[in-house]
Amino acid sequence: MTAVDDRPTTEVGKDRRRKEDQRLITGRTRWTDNIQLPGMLHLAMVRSPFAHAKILSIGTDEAKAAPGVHAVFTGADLADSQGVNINAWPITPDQVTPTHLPVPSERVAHTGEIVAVVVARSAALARDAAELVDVDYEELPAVLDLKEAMKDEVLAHPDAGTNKSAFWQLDSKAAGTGGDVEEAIAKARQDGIVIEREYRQQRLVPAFMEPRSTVVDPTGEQVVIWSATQVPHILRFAIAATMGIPESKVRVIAPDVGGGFGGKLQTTPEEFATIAIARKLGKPCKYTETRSETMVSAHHGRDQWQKMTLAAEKDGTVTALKVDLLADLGAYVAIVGGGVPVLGAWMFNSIYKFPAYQFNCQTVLTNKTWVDAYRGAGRPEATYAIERIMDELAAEVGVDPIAIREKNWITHDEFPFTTVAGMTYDSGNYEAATSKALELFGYDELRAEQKRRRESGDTVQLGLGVSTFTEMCGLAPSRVLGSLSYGAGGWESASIRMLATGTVEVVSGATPHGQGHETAWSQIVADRLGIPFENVEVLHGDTQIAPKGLDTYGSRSLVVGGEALVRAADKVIEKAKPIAAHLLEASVDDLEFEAGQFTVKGTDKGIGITDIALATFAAHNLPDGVEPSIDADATFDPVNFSFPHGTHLCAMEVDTETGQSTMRKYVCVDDIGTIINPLIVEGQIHGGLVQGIAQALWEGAEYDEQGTLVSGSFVDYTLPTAADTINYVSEHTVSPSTTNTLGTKGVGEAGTIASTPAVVNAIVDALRPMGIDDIQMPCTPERVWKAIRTAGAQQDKAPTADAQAHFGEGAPNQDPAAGTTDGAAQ
Ligand code: MCN
Repeated sequence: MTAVDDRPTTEVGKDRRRKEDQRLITGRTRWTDNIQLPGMLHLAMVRSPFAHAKILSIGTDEAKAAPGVHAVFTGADLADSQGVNINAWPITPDQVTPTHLPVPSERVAHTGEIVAVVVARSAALARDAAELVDVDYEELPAVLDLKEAMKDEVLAHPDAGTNKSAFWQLDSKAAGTGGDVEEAIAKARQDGIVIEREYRQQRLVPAFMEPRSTVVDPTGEQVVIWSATQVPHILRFAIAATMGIPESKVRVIAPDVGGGFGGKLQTTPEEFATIAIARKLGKPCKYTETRSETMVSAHHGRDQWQKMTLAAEKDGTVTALKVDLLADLGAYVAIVGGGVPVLGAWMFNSIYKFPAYQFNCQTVLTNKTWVDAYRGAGRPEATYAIERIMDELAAEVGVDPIAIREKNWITHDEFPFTTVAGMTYDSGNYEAATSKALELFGYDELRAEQKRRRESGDTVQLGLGVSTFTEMCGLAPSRVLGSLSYGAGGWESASIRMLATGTVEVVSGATPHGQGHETAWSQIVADRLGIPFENVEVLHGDTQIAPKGLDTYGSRSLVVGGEALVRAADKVIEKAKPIAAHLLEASVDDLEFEAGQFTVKGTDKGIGITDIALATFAAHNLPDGVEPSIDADATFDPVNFSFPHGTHLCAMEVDTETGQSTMRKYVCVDDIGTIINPLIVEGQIHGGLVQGIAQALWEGAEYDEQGTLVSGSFVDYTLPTAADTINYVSEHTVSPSTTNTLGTKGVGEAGTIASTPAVVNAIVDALRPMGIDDIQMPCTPERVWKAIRTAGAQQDKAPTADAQAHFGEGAPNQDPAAGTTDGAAQ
């Protein structure tokens, strides 16, 4: 446990506008695709139109003869130099991990996989010529459905002999963290309640603003790579490890990056192919994808079937939870693809004190685009399933969803609390967050309105959705990662350079791509060192400038990187102290440091820390044996994750005649410990909410029977816009984390993790009197309408008094023929 530093702050907690926005919104920044190098060539990818096929031959003559074309490369041409895509997290020693070549030469395993690369004078000419590459394929049977893949009748990779990649289990009895799940379920079947449900996490496409782009300059001493990536350090490691280039000869720069949401934490075939080709040609090369290419080749997110078995006593006290998970990996095991569903293992039990727990996870290969982290990575999926089924339990027991949560949650006086999954939650106060949320929401009034609408048979019904969530963020203690066979550590680094003229450079190992680190990091350093916010410059995203780092994902940057920064700042002060004492002719023990000044206690003698920086630059008058620098580095490896939590409440109006669901109100009270910058946090929560709400209502990657992504553009993939959203009410409670001296917890994923079940719970709550207890996401008007019709058809056969009472005459259940089960209530 780490004590939270209670020094007074002036910057931390301030609504600072983001420094970086000036250049971002006035076009004064340089995205990867803006980079122009002398003699640079442009790449276009030839991609497979088939989900699974043998490559019989590739005719490149016509493309090579096309205007402006410099070269055409196939997988065979690149075999000696292209490296291999890495899986950094084999979740079991026997995990089936098909080799993932950037450009395969024999077989493709998903639509959109690269089969050849055209290099031309311009991107347009390269794309035109890519059309002329003549690939002869022999189509192979493709397996596209997760449950079908489990049968191993059609294999995504025939050589692998199975589609089952790995099986991973967490069992509370075996781990010694709780009781026997099967026993508890058997008991509940006799004298309690057992609820069994299956939830579908549809596939999502991370829709970052800037498509991926890579520029490679191989002409100097080093190979210099600019890439729109979240992970420049990991990319450099992967290049060195798989392409045979010494790490010291590789420089990776992530300039301003237009979003990632996990989608840019991959080391990609496109990056490897661009590097291999630039090196072969000895010329700078650039590849920038089109949006349609992003949709088929950047990794997707979610895609799970979640079978939940919840056992409880008759009063709603949960006695056991069993989770059987099937997770689609797509065609390859991506960099952390296998581990993403496993991350949910510690989160299905959420904020609750379940006595017994078992998590069984089977990862499965199919012939679809590979799947990996998407905002929340494993935690939204877990939160969705548990928050959905807790509502089912409430309905079964006949109590309000809030009451069932109160009965089972960890109370504020029980922290730190070790859960049935073996995680020790640092701090929290679910009662406080929930009561604040209920008040802001006007829960009781809305329940009263719901009752009125039910009684009057209103065609527009009101539903209230509750989601009380926690998540683990701040990835991660390196030892824990090691014990899970993760291929890297979880530390982060920061350096502070005290420049001679009063300004300060902060070098950060974390790599923001929209999170506003330059602003938040400046606030932290300004506070700790007592220097003006404007005088801090934050440098990041270049392995030459910030050589040590593990990048940005898993809401880790503040909790891990921010703490590294604090420690570096404290080292600066410690280094400056003897110099201050020397210059003030005082004893070190008599000095105080506050607001950037060392003062001699009880006197008005003092010197500023920036004056000491200047004194070290001149180095004319330093104490003997003291180095002429107060710069400092720190690397921080957390001992635990941090566990933000919150209560999200959503009111949805559901038109029972059209199936249209409209959000009426959304209130969230998040507890993320100490807040560095409320304005940034507000933005993070709003962005996160929209992504989670979008999963509930709009987004979903759809494939046809041939394995073509039919939702392969923004025309078909329903990404929300500002017009689709409402004004969310976002508030906070503060339970400082005990894992870092700032007391902070991460926020980057919180909104996404919490919001999806809040919305679906609200829709189901509106329709529950009709006998509807689930709608598969996304809850489109069509699906909601079909669920209503199906329920109506069933009720026509045997109408329940309850339904009649709630929906009255003329309720939308009069047409049995319209009922269908396709995508409707499960
Ligand atoms: N913050 C704060 N006080 C807190 C917590 C956070 O002021 N108690 C601030 C931090 O200083 C930082 C921001 O909020 O400026 C996010 O911090 P953190 O929660 O540490 O998350 P990371 O910086 O590690 O960002 C990763 C996270 C993830 S995992 C995804 S996915 C995501 C997200 O951030 N992708 C994003 N937010 C995104 N925002 C944008 N614009 N674009 C993305 O791709």
